[in-house]
Amino acid sequence: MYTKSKELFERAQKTIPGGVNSPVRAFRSVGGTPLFMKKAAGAYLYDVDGNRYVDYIASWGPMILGHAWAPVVKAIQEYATYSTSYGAPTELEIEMAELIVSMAPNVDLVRMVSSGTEACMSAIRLARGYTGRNKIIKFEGHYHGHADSFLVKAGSGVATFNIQTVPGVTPGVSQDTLTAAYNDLDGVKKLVAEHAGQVAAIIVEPVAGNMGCILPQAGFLEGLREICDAEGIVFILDEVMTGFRLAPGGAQERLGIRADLSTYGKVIGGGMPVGAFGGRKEIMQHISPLGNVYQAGTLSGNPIAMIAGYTMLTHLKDTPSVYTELEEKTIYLRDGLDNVFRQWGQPYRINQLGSMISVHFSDHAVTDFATASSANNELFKLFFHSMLRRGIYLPPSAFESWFLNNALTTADLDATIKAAAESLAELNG
Ligand code: KE4
Repeated sequence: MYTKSKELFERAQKTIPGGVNSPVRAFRSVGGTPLFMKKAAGAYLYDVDGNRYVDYIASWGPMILGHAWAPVVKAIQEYATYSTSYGAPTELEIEMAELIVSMAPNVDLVRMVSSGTEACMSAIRLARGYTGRNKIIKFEGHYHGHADSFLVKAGSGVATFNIQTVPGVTPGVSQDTLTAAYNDLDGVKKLVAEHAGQVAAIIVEPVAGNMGCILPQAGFLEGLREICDAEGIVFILDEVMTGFRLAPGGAQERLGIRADLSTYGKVIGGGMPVGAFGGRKEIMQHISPLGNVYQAGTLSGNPIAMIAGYTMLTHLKDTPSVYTELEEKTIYLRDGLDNVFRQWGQPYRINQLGSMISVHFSDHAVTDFATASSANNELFKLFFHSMLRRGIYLPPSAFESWFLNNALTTADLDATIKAAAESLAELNG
């Protein structure tokens, strides 16, 4: 069933650390051989052994309209003939910036980069440069990319591999990263009081997606906004996952919360390497060459990445029905899985907002990293492989959100629900 993937994985490990270019792809937390993909189209992945999978990773978010979405493919093919990079400004970058500013609330100026990590790293540096303060507050289980400042109690692969202290991140860096539990406003107030006048930024995933999908509790984000207003702290929403996915204006629009800076990735590039950070002009104008907070990138605003992202974002802006369709599909899946799990008898929780969803085998609400960690994640591993054998490709970790794409049909969703019922029957057997 996975012969060719096994061969390729053996070969890959000879020249690539762990055989993968990003750790979460290695199946380390669920065990088994990572599947090597040959191609993808619409809602389906096709591995090198010819197996087809209904895809719930969507490249960890970008493929919101499904794989190989024709207008993006066509645009890339056309623009590749004009050269793949200039290292000089282009009109396309202005059009992309104007589009983002028109879609994302509270974004006056925006700078393109090449990954979500770069976007978040740059936003933190900007907040520190703007305030003259050193500390940042992040939340346990949140993942803002692999920049040193963020690898303190981080989510995604760091949580998946249970890495408590990442070697190479110096005490000098980690001492400036303070952490609190997600949804614990009192914990944040305590940290701010203990470090009065020292906190440059609070950075948060408005809907957490790197410890499974975990929603903000009522008043939490609003409380963070109030703390930032009162203390002169820059409020950064990491919208790398939620941006352009929860709504055209991301979580800011969907949840009605105002950020000082927002960071973007994934969907913004339509599958090409793109990230961005943007926000209030008063802050953004400190970024070089306007200001002295230096930030740069050879391939920032790359024309192929820009046209891919521009083509996708334009469609999303012009077709709000995508969001209602995506949410309807996600709710259909949620309710179908709920019916299956309820008959199973094992404790479970399903968290969902918009087209983000995750299943936790837990007998209590999953509201933060501690409760995500105390779920029966061993059972998730068995469930993951049972679903994979039935042609359903879930994120290979309990510490990840599932991502729906709008190419999924009701038949695909029904097949997923059926596979879950069969998997649970098998696991019960
Ligand atoms: P990238 O540098 O991987 O483009 O983005 C970092 C990042 C920042 N902020 C949030 C909220 C994110 O979810 C991410 C990246 N997400 C992971 C998936 N959980 C990327 C997958 C991977 O590491 O391979």
